[in-house]
Amino acid sequence: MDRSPETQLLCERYTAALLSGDDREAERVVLDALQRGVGADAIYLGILAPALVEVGEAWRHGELSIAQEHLATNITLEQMGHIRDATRRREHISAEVVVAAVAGEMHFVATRMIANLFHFDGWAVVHLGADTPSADLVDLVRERESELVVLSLSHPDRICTAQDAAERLKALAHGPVVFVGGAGIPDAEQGEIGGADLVSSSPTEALRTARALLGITSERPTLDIQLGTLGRRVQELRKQRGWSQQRLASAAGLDRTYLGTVEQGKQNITIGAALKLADALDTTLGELIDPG
Ligand code: B12
Repeated sequence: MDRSPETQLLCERYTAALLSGDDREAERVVLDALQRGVGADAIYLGILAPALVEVGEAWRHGELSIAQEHLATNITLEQMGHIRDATRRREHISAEVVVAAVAGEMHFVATRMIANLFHFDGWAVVHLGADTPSADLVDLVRERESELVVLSLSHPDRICTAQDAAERLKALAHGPVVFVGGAGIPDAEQGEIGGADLVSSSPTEALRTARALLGITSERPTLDIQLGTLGRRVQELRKQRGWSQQRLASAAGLDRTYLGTVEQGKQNITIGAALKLADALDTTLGELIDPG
């Protein structure tokens, strides 16, 4: 993925933190990234994943012990959880994706990462993690009628296992879409595994292709719907307090007629006015816009 100079610098700091086993510095880097508005996808793919590749290289060259690698992996899993907690989903998609590492595959950071990326995109996600026997995977996908299955492998030795699983999944009556990918796919194999609808190592391409193949278009609410939601929420909170429109309008320093149109969802309210209402109602702007 293309990385901004800022993301590259954060990645260097994060890599140094992992290599020295410094979980606090790793957390500071992630907080810094979040505060600077770097998106969750960009933190995962532009900071955390490349840092783990460096960890792998250091381990391969004997500069890092297995214990130090485990520490780096677990620091990253923890940070991935923090980022997930701090991230709003783009929307809610009813389609379900099952994410699994194929049989024999012990690397599960990528599956956790991909599962979270689909979660951010709005999908219902079932994460199975490491070493998933093909027969059990197929049973689960059949029972749940999952729309999409993402299979991961980190070594070319497991391509046959992935192909076998993909072919069995494609033979299911409901015909799920199947993606295969990961560090174990040599460049020449990209696009060429029987049964797979996509062979790729790019989670971004997987997210895009999944939506295209399953015909999922954005369900983001229109401005009218959002104004209606905000209006109803303001009215609800006002009534909970037993306040009249005049009392809330005075508390927020707004005109009563203006407040009336806001409550009806007919006013393209300014952020400043919405903040005043949130303050007067002792709540946050986020809570007014998206009560959940
Ligand atoms: C941590 C780690 C381990 C840990 C795993 C911990 C865990 N529970 O996950 C442990 C210690 C268990 C381990 C074991 C082994 N490991 Co290891 N490990 C790593 C390390 C350092 C990080 C892996 C990781 O989490 N990367 C971060 C994730 C996010 O990156 P990723 O897996 O590449 O996934 C990205 C993409 O590939 C993509 N992706 C992944 N799957 C899919 C699927 C689809 C559909 C799509 C679209 C995209 C996609 O999305 C991710 C984000 O971009 C890597 C180094 C590296 N280069 O990654 C080595 C590495 C993967 N391991 C390696 C090896 C050799 C092994 C062992 C064979 C070592 C041994 N002799 O025992 C065993 C194999 C165990 C097994 N049977 O699977 C090699 C693999 C070499 C190869 N491919 O030929 C690597 C590359 C290290 C190296 N430089 O040599 N390992």
